[in-house]
Amino acid sequence: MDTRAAAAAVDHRPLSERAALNKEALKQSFLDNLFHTQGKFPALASKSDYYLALAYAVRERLLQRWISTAAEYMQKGARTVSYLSAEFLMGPHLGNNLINLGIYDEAKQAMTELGLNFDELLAQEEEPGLGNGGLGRLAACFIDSMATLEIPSLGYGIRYEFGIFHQSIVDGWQVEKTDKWLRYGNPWELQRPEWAVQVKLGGYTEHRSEEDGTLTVRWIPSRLVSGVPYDTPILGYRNNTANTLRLWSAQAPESFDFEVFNRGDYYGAVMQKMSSENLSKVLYPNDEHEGGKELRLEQQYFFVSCSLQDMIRIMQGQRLPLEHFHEKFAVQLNDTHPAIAVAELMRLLVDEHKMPWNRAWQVTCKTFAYTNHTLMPEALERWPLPLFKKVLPRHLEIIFEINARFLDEVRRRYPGDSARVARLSLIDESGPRYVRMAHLACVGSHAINGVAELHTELLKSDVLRDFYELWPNKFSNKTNGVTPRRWMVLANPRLTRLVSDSIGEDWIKHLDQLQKLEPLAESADFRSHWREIKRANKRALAEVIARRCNVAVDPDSMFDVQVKRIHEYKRQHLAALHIIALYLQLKAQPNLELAPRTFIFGGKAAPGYRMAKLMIKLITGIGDVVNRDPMVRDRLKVVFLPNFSVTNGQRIYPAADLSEQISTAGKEASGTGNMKFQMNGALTIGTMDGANIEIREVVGADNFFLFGLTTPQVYALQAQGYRPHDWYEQDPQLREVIDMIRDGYFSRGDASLFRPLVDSLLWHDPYFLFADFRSYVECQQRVGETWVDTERWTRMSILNSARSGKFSSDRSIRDYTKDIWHAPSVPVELLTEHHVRA
Ligand code: F55
Repeated sequence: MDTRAAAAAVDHRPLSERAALNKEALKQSFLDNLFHTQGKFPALASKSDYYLALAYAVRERLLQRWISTAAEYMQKGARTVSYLSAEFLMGPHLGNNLINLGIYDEAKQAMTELGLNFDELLAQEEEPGLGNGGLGRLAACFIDSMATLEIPSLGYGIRYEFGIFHQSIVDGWQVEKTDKWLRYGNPWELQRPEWAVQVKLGGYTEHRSEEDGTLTVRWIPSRLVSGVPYDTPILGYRNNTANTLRLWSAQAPESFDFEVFNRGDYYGAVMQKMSSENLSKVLYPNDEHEGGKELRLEQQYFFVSCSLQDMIRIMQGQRLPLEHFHEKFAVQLNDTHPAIAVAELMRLLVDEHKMPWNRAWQVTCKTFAYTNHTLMPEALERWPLPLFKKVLPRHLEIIFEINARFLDEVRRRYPGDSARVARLSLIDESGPRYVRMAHLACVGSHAINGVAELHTELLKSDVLRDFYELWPNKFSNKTNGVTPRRWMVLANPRLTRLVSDSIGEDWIKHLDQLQKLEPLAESADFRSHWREIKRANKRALAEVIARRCNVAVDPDSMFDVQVKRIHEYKRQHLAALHIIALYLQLKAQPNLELAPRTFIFGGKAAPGYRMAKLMIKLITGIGDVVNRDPMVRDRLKVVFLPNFSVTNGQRIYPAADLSEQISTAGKEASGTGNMKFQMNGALTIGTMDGANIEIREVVGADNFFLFGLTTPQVYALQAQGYRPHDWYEQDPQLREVIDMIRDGYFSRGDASLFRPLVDSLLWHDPYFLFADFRSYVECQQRVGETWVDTERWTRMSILNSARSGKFSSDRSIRDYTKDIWHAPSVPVELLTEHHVRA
């Protein structure tokens, strides 16, 4: 780009004219921002400067929508959904905002005409990885759908300075690096210091009888932290709605009473200030419960308190009495991480706003609804009582009071059933005492839901059975979904074009319309287009693999993909056993006709989860052997793509032929990756677990590769005494596979490396790999036979996509709105700058 020409082009018209949604206006504001925001000219500008200039140009176009939306909601006094989540795994904003504004092609053209590589600019954005996996990504899909459905909503969470770690693979092992996503600034957020709030922590309580006979409680904290909100606009798809994601950052408070709290200990006070800023420093990288970490509890309380105080501020700004809190706000708890909200709202209403307990309790129960995301008993959050009391002394008293009243009700309902009382109690007293966060969430909510049909049934019959017996009407299912805007339109532009050319564009907002593709599965011409697109997506992914893994993979081979967090229950090692079985087959019969396959793995292991890290090492170890063995003749390739993220997912799902969803039945609450694969035309090999069951139901048994034990069969095997070693002895192929790992074939002769993994399987196998092995291998055989019938495979692929309508997060959100939130849509009329100023 020429500097002089660019400088001459900067214009000085008012924002409203410049913020038009067309190519020329976009170019104009891009150049303006390069000069006036970045302070750069082309000779000096980096790719990052160009990205930021474009991002600011797009932001100007968001602000009008954002302001109009806020004004509309305020004027209407709209009922608002508050989605409380410790994680929002948003993925990059620029491409998505361009799609939702409807100016993606214009922006691309504008950049191209300025001589810039648009895709390269998009790639500059560091994605905000403020989540671990499915739970955080679900929150992101949900706020996208709420904006698209014009539902007034606020996402509340934590602005972690460091998101999920960056994963690289060194010598086959996972290595973690910190995620400095804010390094070059974040153009999508606006700091709102004027709405900062104070959060108390620690200390003790004082109970006083006043002269008028009332009892007042004072919480004297040992620390104060200030929460500063950062707002990010969340656009609806081609409407005027821009909702808000409000993330809280912890800062040392402006004024802190050193005299009272620190008695002359200046150094200690400064240290305390520093430590208070640690609160929002880093996302805990565990996708199950973080046992007994004080800072984690503080994080949870911090963002919950900030968010509830913010809602109270909003009510007061609209002069609404707090008795109506539940009418103004429907608050959804994304798992138990924000469950302390139940006690905090009680504290705010009773202690700070002097509402009588019973009234406050009614308001609280009508406000909250709780979504559970796990069936793993060890993942249910509980906090040791001493730790809880140290951080939140007043909340512990409130929880005791809630518990006393609740257990009175239980005793009335079930006289003499003290075992039930102990099971239902908010306090686990079976050993050292704990606060049970799921119980707090259940008691303080009017609605409780699971995230897939099977999951909800298992909650009712198992994990939350006593609560279901007590309050059956609180329970309902809300099957998860994903947003087709990010996961199809943005991630798979080729498929989007073909689909829109065939059935129009309505499907993007009404995914059920993909049904109209069904008859086209019978058109040879359409099938051939469909294959060309998949092939192009695979070539693009193959290039990424070549760059990142240094392995050449054939785009004409079957791309067999498993991407998700690494976990024993998700059974990446079952897939590994199958690959070894295939490899042994090729070694035994070198001329075996085997359709070439590329096995692609991706996912992060929690840094402290040793078995998961060993599973990564096993996969990379298999790749090292198989990819190099001349006898394989490129019929098998195994790659582990480092740093699976939203950005990488956008390249992977559109390129997959086969989606691996192979968790032990009854363990995966829902899964959402399974839906992203299906939409993009991958076939699924899967167990009867989570949403797999519903995917199979909509695509039909003929279009789904099912294997493995069902949940009742798993339970029965467990009950009769499962002995994995017997299964090992009775299956020669399984024996050969396991022996090979044990003897060091995939660890350069080191027979000790995989010992913990092999021994765990042989003697415990808590996730029933051996019991499912034979069924999995046979099912994979059927997959291979189907694959070689190209036309048949393509038909199945088209039908999978055509029948994925149910798994749009728009459907999930409609379900929540209808049954739980009752928050009507509020369409937004765009204000002009003139209106805003008037
Ligand atoms: C993160 C932190 C903690 Cl402390 C506990 C759990 C997690 C987490 O990431 N959980 C998670 O992702 N759960 C998943 O939720 C998805 C959305 O509902 C489900 O699809 C998936 O089955 C479930 O494992």
